[in-house]
Amino acid sequence: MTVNQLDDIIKNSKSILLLSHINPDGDTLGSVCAMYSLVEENYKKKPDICVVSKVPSVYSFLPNIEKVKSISDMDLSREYDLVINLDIAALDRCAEAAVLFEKAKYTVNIDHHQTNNGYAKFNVVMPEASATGEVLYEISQALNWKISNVAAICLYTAILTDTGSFKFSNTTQRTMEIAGKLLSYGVDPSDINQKCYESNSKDMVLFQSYCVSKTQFEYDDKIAYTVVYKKDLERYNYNGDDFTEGLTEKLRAIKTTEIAFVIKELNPSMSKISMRSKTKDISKVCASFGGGGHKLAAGAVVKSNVSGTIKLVLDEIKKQKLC
Ligand SMILES: [Mn+2]
Repeated sequence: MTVNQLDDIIKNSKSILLLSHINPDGDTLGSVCAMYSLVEENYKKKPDICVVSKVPSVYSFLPNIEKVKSISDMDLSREYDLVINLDIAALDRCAEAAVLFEKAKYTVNIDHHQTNNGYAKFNVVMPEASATGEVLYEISQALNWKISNVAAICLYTAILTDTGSFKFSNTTQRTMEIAGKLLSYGVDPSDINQKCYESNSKDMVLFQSYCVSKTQFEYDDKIAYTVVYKKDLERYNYNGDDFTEGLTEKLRAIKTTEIAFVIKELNPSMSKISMRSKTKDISKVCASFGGGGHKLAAGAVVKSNVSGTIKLVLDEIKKQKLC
């Protein structure tokens, strides 16, 4: 799609819905909140925003976040003129909201995941971009959209969180240029850093320390992993926020670690893998379980209990000769 088509589509649409992925992160939330402002300020239209899962309380500072509706607030039979998916690598990542996407007259998919297959009618997928927030900035530039302070705060948050504070390998010269540009719209980087990274609950920090303390090592410490059981979450007063955010990176931070992963118990027969690496392409490991992501940061849901999943993951890493 050319970006000019996106301009036409927005102009031709009366009802617009913005969707984020399940278990939302700073990029998908920053992107929907930024898109709201960009559409409102440049087209005088007020889109709906739907986020299927709970919004982590750390992101309650984002402008426009109060406009987010949960799936239970949505009329699932409604036919929107336009649904825009932001940071959604595959349609099943919008869970129950996928029906709204499928019913829409126009569908747009704005993303940066390598594994995104262009499932919408109009796709803007830039795998070289660090974050969907970065893609959205490029679109804004191409269409000469005005960027307000509010939109800039949201875009900056999207990029900051998806690059792990401009530390991950997806950070490019362009990423830094865009972040610098966003500061010129009045974004305060220290304030946003504090809101994103120094606003965790005591329970969450202590829970993560507990998980780190039970890390297991394999292959001469090249693999580090830990597990998150439901009962442990409850012991630390789990409140529905993502208590595992950043946990995998803590295991990757060990000098010897090549591949780090966290296995989270979803129910007795379902587990979630979050995997990180320093240099190995672990997206293929996650893809073998039907998941996906990026080369050095990927995830998947596996139909097995925690101990079964550990074995499956270690076997797959061995099969792919990553260690
Ligand atoms: Mn992203």
